Amino acid sequence: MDVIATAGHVDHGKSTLVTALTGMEPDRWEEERRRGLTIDLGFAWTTLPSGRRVAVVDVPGHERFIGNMLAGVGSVPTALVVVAADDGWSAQTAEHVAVLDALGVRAGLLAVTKADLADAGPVLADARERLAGTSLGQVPAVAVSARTGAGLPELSAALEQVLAGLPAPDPAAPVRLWVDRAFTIRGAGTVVTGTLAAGTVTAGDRLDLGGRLVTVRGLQSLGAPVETAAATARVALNLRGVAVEEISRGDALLTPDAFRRTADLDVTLVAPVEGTLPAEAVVHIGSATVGARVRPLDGTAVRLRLAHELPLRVGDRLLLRDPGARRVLGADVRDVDPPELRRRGAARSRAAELAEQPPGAEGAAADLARRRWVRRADFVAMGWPVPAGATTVGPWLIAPGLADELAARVPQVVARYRQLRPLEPGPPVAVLRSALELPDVELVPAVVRAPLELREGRVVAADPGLPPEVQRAVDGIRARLAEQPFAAPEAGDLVAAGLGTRELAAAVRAEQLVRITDGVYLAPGVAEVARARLTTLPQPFTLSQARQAWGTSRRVAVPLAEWLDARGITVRLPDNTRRLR
Ligand SMILES: Nc1nc2c(ncn2[C@@H]2O[C@H](COP(=O)(O)OP(=O)(O)OP(=O)(O)O)[C@@H](O)[C@H]2O)c(=O)[nH]1
Ligand SMILES: [Mg+2]
Repeated sequence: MDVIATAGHVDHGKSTLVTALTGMEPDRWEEERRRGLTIDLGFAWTTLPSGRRVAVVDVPGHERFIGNMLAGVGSVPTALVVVAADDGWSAQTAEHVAVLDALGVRAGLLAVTKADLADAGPVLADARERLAGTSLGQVPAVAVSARTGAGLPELSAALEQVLAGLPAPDPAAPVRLWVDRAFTIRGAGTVVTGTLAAGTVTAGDRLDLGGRLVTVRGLQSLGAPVETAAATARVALNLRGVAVEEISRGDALLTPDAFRRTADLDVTLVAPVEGTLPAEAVVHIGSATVGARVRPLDGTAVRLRLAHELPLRVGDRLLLRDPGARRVLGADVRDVDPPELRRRGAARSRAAELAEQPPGAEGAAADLARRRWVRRADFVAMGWPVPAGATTVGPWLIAPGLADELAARVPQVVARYRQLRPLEPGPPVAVLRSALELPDVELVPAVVRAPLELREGRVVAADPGLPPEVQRAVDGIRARLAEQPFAAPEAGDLVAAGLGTRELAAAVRAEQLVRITDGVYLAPGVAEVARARLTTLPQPFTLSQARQAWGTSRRVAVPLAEWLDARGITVRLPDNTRRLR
């Protein structure tokens, strides 16, 4: 299905033409029919001779209802510009076409109506020429009379041609359905309608409405129930668990987690503005309308602060309307999570940054480089593709090259830490995290490279080494242990050697001493020596036999025997004797 929206001055015959094309009356309200004036959006549809189905969103031409017009065209990719032969290009023709141009609508056609009342030729030529200077460019143009039916077959044919040339929407894209109507149907509950510009909706889907999940109980398209609807389509969704007062035009139903809501964003204007920008403007996107504070940065770059958050993505085109000056500007969303501008000159440099960054998805690498790191899900929800060369670490995305750059700084951080705390093998990961200003310790493994390694929550050198005086003291003890492997130094010896708890712990961490129990330290490899001596004993043996075999005191023998039990070298039997395992 395709969707097209009308545009044009009040009373130029838009609704009448829609009726002639579709057989459906788009003006729904009694007041509209009585006054012959469209106030709100109207919807009609038909099947063209080729079998192609097309839905029409009919907009009001009256200037007072421009807000409704904007809600109608916001999600629609194609326009039917209607100009009356007896009146020609008029104020709201110009205003509507300026809106289409600012939205960047590329596909459309021109119908000069009321050809039964006046010669359509001059108006056709004039309107075509004016349209040629807009995003619509050269459009097919047809003179019609809704009264006599003249030109209608040609209009259908032109419509077919335009629709056939439209790019195919992505049915797998996330859904952002901007609601244009919400009402209740007796027995069904809340129903909302909208133009599905991308993605697919299926009965049973759960969609995000302002942060809560709602279920699509059922859906209709063009008046008939369907199981699923893929873009482009007009859809009516019956929602479960939402009262009609809780949803209205301008709300969006979203694929969960695929969009971020933001009130702060950077945009670039599609065209440079003459004169100054207003400090306050109205932002339109989809069917939404929200007030915004406008802060020009430099050139075409503008920072916006919305009165309330909207689900926006990089690459969205929105409209900035200056109600005072009756001016409408197109603006492309460049950043939905922009950096704060605190320093002097920050606005100007941010503008320069945006000017250098390629527009659209190609800007992803530059944006990631500026952020340095970002949660991958966040980045994608901003509308960015993951740039080539980016490093993924857990949930994080790191800018290309950044991990290497940070890794190069780690040895210095470790060295500085060990200078201050020589007895520790290296800084805890939290210290490295803050030294490198990483947002999360989860990123630490990505920046620790050999010969450094992560051990027990610290960043350590493979062989951290001991401070010289500690090393000397340990060497002395090791020399004695080499001769008498079970003659653990007495507490007094350790104190005399300058080995306190911290020094001993460092020596153990450096694998230069083995701690058997508090105050009992032996040399690495003692387990093997102890075991070898025990093989000379009858099995099982008593503690006293073991002590003699080791040639040591009970102070050492008791904890050593337990230590060997714990390591599975010996087994203690119920009668308190032991045997080798
Ligand atoms: N003679 C003649 N009258 C027409 C034709 N098309 C529309 N009209 C008349 O023009 C008047 C306005 O037509 P509408 O279709 O309501 O105009 P509109 O553009 O929808 O107006 P708004 O929605 O209010 O902007 C009606 O009285 C129509 O009958 C036509 O082709 N020939
Ligand atoms: Mg109308």
